[in-house]
Amino acid sequence: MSETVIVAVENGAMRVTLNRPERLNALTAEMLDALRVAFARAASEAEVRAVLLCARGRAFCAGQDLGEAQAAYDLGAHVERHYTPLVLAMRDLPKPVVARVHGVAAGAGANLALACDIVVAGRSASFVEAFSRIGLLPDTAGTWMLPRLVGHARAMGLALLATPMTAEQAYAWGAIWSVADDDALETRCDELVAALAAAPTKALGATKRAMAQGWNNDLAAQLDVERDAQRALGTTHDFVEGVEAFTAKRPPAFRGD
Ligand code: T3D
Repeated sequence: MSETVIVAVENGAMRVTLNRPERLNALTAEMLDALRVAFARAASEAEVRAVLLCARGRAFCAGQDLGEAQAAYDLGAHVERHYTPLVLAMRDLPKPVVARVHGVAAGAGANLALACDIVVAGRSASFVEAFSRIGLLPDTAGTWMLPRLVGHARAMGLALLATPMTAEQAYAWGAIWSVADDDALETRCDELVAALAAAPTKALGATKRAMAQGWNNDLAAQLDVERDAQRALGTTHDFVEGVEAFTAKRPPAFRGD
């Protein structure tokens, strides 16, 4: 039996590949469990300093496997068991997560991608909030993420109409970091993840956490968050190394601690 989620760690980067191409990587319980285990591993292993979420086949991910969803007697329990902890694990991970999106990302597949810290899309990519087509609402943090990324009006249009958001639209509307030609997408993302895996991990983790806190804080509270995080970062090896490298006019060798 082939693995439906493939996890590999190399040179500080964890690559997590959805591998159920014949079903456009529609998410089964087995895959969702494997994703959670992968993100827990990324959190616990110091060797992992960045994560790439990507997929095999012609699409990124068609969302929840609808065969399994139909069999679930309580969708709320299914969401709570699988999607809630996965989104929290991705958002709470103090390391950057990059999504490499090609082809369709639909339903939970779209929102999993948009929950990543940096999203790079191939020109073939589209993000479809397919939920309303089958009588559901956007989950996997869609109702939280979308208005913050693209604004209320566009979020409502995407969610109520299930109109695909193209890669170019996603970029123009601020939902993703960049768009690449499909044949350059893999290389672009590998370079990006390699750079993040060689960066000062603690600083990136603190940045991710502070940005998330900023969505809910007032200015004074957020300035306190920055002060406390900067105090902690000032004691790290990578801060000393960054300043020494700058002074010596050489590239820094960050260790992630
Ligand atoms: O249970 C819970 O926790 C609730 C949570 C729900 C979260 C969600 O994600 S709900 C939304 C689920 N996803 C969808 O509604 C999308 C369904 N798929 C589509 O609308 C289309 O497949 C696409 C727009 C993604 C792509 O269309 P197209 O024409 O390129 O491909 P296709 O022919 O529709 O699909 C190819 C095959 O994949 C096909 O199988 P076949 O006919 O070759 O045997 C199709 O049935 C299968 N497939 C696609 N999506 C799913 C799927 N099988 C199971 N579940 C899917 N989501």
